[in-house]
Amino acid sequence: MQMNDTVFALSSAPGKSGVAVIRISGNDLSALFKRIIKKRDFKSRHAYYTNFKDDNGDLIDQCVAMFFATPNSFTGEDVIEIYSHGSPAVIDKIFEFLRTKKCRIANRGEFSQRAFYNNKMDLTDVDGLIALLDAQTDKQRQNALKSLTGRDSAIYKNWRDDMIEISAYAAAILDYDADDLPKDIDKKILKQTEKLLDEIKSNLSNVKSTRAIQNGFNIVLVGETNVGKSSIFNKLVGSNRAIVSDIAGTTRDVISQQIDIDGYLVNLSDTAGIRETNEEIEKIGIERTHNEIENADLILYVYNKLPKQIKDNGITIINKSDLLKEKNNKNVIYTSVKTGDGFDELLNVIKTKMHELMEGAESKLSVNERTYELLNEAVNEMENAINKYNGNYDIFAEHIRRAGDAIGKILGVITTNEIADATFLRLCLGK
Ligand SMILES: Nc1nc2c(ncn2[C@@H]2O[C@H](COP(=O)(O)OP(=O)(O)O)[C@@H](O)[C@H]2O)c(=O)[nH]1
Ligand SMILES: [Mg+2]
Repeated sequence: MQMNDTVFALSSAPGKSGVAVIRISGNDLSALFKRIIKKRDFKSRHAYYTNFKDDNGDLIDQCVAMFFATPNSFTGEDVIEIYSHGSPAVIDKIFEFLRTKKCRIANRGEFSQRAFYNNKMDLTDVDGLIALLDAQTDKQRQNALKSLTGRDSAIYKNWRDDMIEISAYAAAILDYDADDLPKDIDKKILKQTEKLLDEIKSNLSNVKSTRAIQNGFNIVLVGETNVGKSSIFNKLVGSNRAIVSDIAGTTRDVISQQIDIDGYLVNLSDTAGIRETNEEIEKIGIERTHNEIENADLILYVYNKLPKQIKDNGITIINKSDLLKEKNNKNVIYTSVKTGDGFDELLNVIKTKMHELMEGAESKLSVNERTYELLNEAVNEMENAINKYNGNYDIFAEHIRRAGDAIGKILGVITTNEIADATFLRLCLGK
């Protein structure tokens, strides 16, 4: 990466828009800014209206421009933002102008990468930024903002500090007389290690709920053919996505649709009814139903009459309640797609189940694939420290040090370039 270059990119969405934001970052951009606003002096963080002209004196566009002086900018370098009319032709013309001023187009994620190398963000903040840009629902937005504004960094920093302290004490046990060290230091560091290990493990167990916030809750409708699964699916997604018919075995493939329930992203799936069949395609469909069930966070079991046994790992729905006289079992929900009965209750129970799964998740870490692997590495090292040291504090200190390195990699304070680069590549241009 060439950090000395001046780079630019369109930071707003590509295509036609009311206003386009073009961001430029580099070392000492004051001359360029003066050229853009045609003034001898300027103040940082002030909006300047300008008839922005190219070097031939031809008007490019009427724009507003702002200067953010290093280090108080997104990247930590000098940053210029130009707010132009959001037309592709205007944007092209501005890009053409910038190329003549020895600026180059930024790589994907390069602004954030520069912010990272200038200590403006650590890698968990970047993870938060990526999640925020991807956020579709309110819960995703809230959770991403917490990562972005340092909740996760603070937790990781504390853990890493503790690990550094523990490994320093463990090493000191080898080098110093017991009299020179705090009393019972060996027992204390072991206890502290166990406590820390528990805390990390409890955050790791949270991975299911953060995955559910990030990728959506998987809710799947299952049941025999013709009980009304596709009808319920259509009712919940609010459109006729799935084919409804009284011919058994109509739904063969899994049909999924993303919906927003209470701010949570939900991947709702309709499946082939489970029954014995010799029909090849239906067989494949039924196999897929079983896969969906395995990946589900919540299963909606649909029947038309009370089953002998009510499953305790989901919600039991008795559909076609308009055809029933007895509707008094408290452990099931009676619905009718025909009359609309029971759907408020069904949605409420779904919300309650989702909240149960999310319990406490808001105050915990957001774990993504990158952090999940490194957290597991830390857990392994700590378990090795506890199980393998057998009175040998040299080995103990080494394992804890490695655990601390894993956490350091999460934060990016210890970086291998691959980790950092892979993270920035997940960002879009202009970020
Ligand atoms: N009376 C009544 N009929 C329903 C209800 N829900 C679905 N049906 C009908 O039951 C048949 C099978 O529905 P469908 O959604 O295709 O069932 P699936 O095979 O479980 O997906 C269709 O003819 C629907 O119109 C309901 O609540 N009441
Ligand atoms: Mg169906």
